[in-house]
Amino acid sequence: MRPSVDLNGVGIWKDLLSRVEQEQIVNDLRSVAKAAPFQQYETGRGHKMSVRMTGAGDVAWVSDRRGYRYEPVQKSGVDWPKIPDTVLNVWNAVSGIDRTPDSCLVNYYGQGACMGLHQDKDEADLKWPVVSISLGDDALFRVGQVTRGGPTQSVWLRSGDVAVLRKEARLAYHGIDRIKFGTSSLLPDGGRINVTLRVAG
Ligand code: MD6
Ligand code: FE
Repeated sequence: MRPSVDLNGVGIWKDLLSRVEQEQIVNDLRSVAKAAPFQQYETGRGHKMSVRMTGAGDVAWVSDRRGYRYEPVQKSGVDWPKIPDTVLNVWNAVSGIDRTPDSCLVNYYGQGACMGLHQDKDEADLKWPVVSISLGDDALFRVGQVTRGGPTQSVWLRSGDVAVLRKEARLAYHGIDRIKFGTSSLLPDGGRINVTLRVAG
């Protein structure tokens, strides 16, 4: 199976997940968010991020005034919940590797939320891919080069699309310019959820 769109080396499987599969994942993410509530993190510079985040797995990504890092427990000291099998199934379908991910980041975009261009490079070994699932409202995904400032390409990610950063594109700059609030009926209150899976530790 191969991605249907290539954006500067980032593979995108449009429409990979059926509506029922998307609903099952959202259902499982409700349990994740019950065990590990969404947080609005601060960047190292003290700016609040517009996206709300939580996580699952052995470690999950957090950000505060001390910077970005993977943490084995939530701020409360409680372990992160397990990564749901429905989410692991997506990794198994597209990652192309035998290893299982140890970290799952869950991002919620409400009205007006966006994510600036960034690289995913906090993982211990950057040879493993990152798999990203889009659920809910449409989002304008921008992908640049592995160095800052090069030409970028954009695509609208829709609910059920899956993107993979691997090989030469593993360190490509990428971000979400904006979402089109209310374009999907998947989440009852609108907005978008993005789930990323990684081998972090
Ligand atoms: C998002 N995605 O889709 C933001 N990171 O909301 C990411 O930051 C991302 O799509 C690593 C790999 C794939 C991604
Ligand atoms: Fe990212």
